[in-house]
Amino acid sequence: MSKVRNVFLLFSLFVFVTGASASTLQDIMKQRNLSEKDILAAAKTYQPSGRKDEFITFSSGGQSGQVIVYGVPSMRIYKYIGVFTPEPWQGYGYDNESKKVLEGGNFRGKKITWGDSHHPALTEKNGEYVGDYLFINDKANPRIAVIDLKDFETVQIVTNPIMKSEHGGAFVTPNSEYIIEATQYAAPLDDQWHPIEDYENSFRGALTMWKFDYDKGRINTDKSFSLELPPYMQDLSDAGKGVSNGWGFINSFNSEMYTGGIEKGLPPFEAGMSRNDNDYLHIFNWKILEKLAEDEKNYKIYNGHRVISMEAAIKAGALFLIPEPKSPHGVDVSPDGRFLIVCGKLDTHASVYDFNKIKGLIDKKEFIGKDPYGIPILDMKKTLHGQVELGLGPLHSSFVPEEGVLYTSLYVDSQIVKWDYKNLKVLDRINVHYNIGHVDAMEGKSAKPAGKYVIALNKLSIDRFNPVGPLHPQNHQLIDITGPKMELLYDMPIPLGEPHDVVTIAASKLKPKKTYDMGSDSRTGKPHPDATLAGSERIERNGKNVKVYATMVRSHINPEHITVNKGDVVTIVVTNLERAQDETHGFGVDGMNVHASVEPGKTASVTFVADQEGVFPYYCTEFCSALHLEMMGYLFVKDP
Ligand code: CUK
Ligand code: CUA
Repeated sequence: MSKVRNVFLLFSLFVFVTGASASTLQDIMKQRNLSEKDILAAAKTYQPSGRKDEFITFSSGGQSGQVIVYGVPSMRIYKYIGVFTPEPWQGYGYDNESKKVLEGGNFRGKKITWGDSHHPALTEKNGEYVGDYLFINDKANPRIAVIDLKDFETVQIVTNPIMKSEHGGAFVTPNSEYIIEATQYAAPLDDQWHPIEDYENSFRGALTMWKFDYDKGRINTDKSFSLELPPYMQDLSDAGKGVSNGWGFINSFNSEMYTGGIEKGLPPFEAGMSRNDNDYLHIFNWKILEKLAEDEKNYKIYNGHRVISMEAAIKAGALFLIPEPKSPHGVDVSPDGRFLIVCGKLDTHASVYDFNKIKGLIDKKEFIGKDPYGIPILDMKKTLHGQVELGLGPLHSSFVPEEGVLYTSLYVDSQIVKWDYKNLKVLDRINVHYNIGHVDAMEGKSAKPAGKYVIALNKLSIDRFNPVGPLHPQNHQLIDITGPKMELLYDMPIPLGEPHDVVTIAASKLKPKKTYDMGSDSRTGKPHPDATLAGSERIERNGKNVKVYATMVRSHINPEHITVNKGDVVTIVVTNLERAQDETHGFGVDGMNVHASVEPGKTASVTFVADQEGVFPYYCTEFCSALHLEMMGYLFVKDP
């Protein structure tokens, strides 16, 4: 409190010395019913015009299938990145180049235009964040997307060839070798029908190691592989680092292998899946799996993809289980890689596992038994560093620079707990509003966390904002963690899906482009084959296919007249000839459901069938100059 008072006194003194109306601040505080604490929170988050944020946060967009970008500490939203879902402003899903990216995420040939994005992850070097690429998973239609942080655009989506549902991803190995994805709901790995009675035999979990080609900035699907896992419901996962580099960890629930059936008079999944006291933490060594994937006796092929058998992994010493308290959720690896923090939704404790102890037992081959699939089980007690009672519904944790300090979310209690996972004691707690899922500190999952703030990702906002109907925005709360007590600074409504998780990076580590090299395809990062320079605008016809090579520059589109026959397939390629920063043009043709955002230097194209006779204006959709409205042309469709 004394710090609050000091700042306030200083502020008052400033007002007094500078001769400004001595009562202004106090008047405003009175009028708006603000406390000293409120003024301090405002001073810590407010950015004067032109001032930039210290951190950039990437938030999953949940059922919107997108990524939301905002700044910390201001909590100003900067961008929605279209990922699994079309995004009209940037023409994502409305121009040909981005349609190709979205089509990369077709599910067994079926076009998918929504996703449930959960866990964003950044590229890493030695476990520290590098602002080159962002990855995010889709829980609904198991996929991973790659976003290029040179322009914050989605450049690749890969569909998992064996999973029907996933959740444990995207998690990146310490030098961005692989992006890990683990199943959620077990299902047969082949694309065949199997009855529920076949659950133990035919249903499987899996983990996929997506190989990331850093130089190309793309996932190499041919070099990617998977490991078959038991039909427990795998959940969140994390990659080892430091002492545990080369290993990975996946939580699971339903060690019961319960298969449900309310219609048969059985208890529902909810009851059947939480009968046992323990579930299993899966421990795998991806460096061994990488070698196993090179020898065809270790894997089976599904949909052209190598899936290592559990048998081969067990034999090679690459797969182990440790009991964990029932129905766990988050597993988080400490910055040095030594401790694994597991939180269980139905247990009030957090369990701290010591990787050195785990490794010791594995090296000595000291197991307490095997699961029904022959996977060696380690003794939970012998691998635990300890357990701490935190409160109701612990879910996720995030690390800070201070030795042993951890922030953990409590869903049921609606709190964040600050505790010491080395000395096993609670240090502080704060109420959040309400029902928090993930909690994330700045660079909190890296080998070098930055601390300063944590963000509470609250599932419910209830009474925090002006009501906008029965569907409420979710609430991201910014909390100052620089003092001994956590202090709530800011509530930000998130009006775009249920954001599950965020990842934050120091803004100084991001180096986005200001403009594109002239004639670039932003989705491939290469020169666009149909880029058009001033003077070479033209219309070419090849049978029923008409291709228009157009340019845009303040304040005209060239050509201004395009004439085609009814039934022609028309492609219009537009190049923005501008070299000035922020001089974006947009291109839309009325009635054709196409749109492209053409940033300076970019080339993009739209294709449509001119299936109706008539005259259709096309125009620039971005208010780009005083003569923006004049930036237009006409498409004439004749019935020949
Ligand atoms: S999950 Cu949603 S609150 Cu998908 Cu990381 Cu835990
Ligand atoms: Cu270009 Cu408006």
